[in-house]
Amino acid sequence: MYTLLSGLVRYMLKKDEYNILILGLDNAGKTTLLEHTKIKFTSGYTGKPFHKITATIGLNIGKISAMGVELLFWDLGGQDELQSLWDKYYSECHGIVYVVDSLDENRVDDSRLAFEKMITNEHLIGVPLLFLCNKQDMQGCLSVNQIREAFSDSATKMGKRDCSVRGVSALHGQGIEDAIVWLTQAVVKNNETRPPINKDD
Ligand code: G3D
Ligand code: MG
Repeated sequence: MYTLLSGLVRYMLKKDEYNILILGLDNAGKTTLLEHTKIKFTSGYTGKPFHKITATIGLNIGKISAMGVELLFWDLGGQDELQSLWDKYYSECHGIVYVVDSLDENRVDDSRLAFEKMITNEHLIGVPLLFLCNKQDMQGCLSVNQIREAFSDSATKMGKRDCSVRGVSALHGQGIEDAIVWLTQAVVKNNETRPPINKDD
């Protein structure tokens, strides 16, 4: 009886889980974004000091609960040699966050090339995309419109998918909450095509 009841409680409390990839060039702010996302969505979590975030070798993983589901974030290293590992994660991901460093004008085109290679991958067809122009707190950064312009060639290669382009500051947390809420709604909306993990267990 106890086993039956505890199994029922476990079943009722179980949340659908979605894999979210955080991609972008190194130094774009991916790990900072993940840290601020955890702070915004985890009550009582105050995070580690941002200056202690070091370059990601390999990957960081973080989980949050939002709007009745769980999001498991995979923050993958963005260095050239690590980009070749991104596609190993595509077939099992439900949503993509692509982070651009709005301060690094010199590497915007490198970022566009990495983005186009990623977004045209057949394993990502239809997967919702949250495109973040990060570091908008910094004076002299590229505006969201300037980054849109720099990525305008990519627009035709995106295929049919939900997409939101936003300016944020991962460091100060500006725009993060709304952006993650949007992404959560988008992956849930897409769940016929990409069912969550554990849905039918
Ligand atoms: P990555 O994981 O994409 O490689 P990180 O990037 O999260 O490690 O961030 C790289 C650097 O950018 C860090 O600075 C971090 O503090 C800074 N950064 C990240 N997001 C923002 C932002 O929104 N605004 C500003 N001003 N800086 C940001 P350091 O100096 O530690 O290398
Ligand atoms: Mg990192």
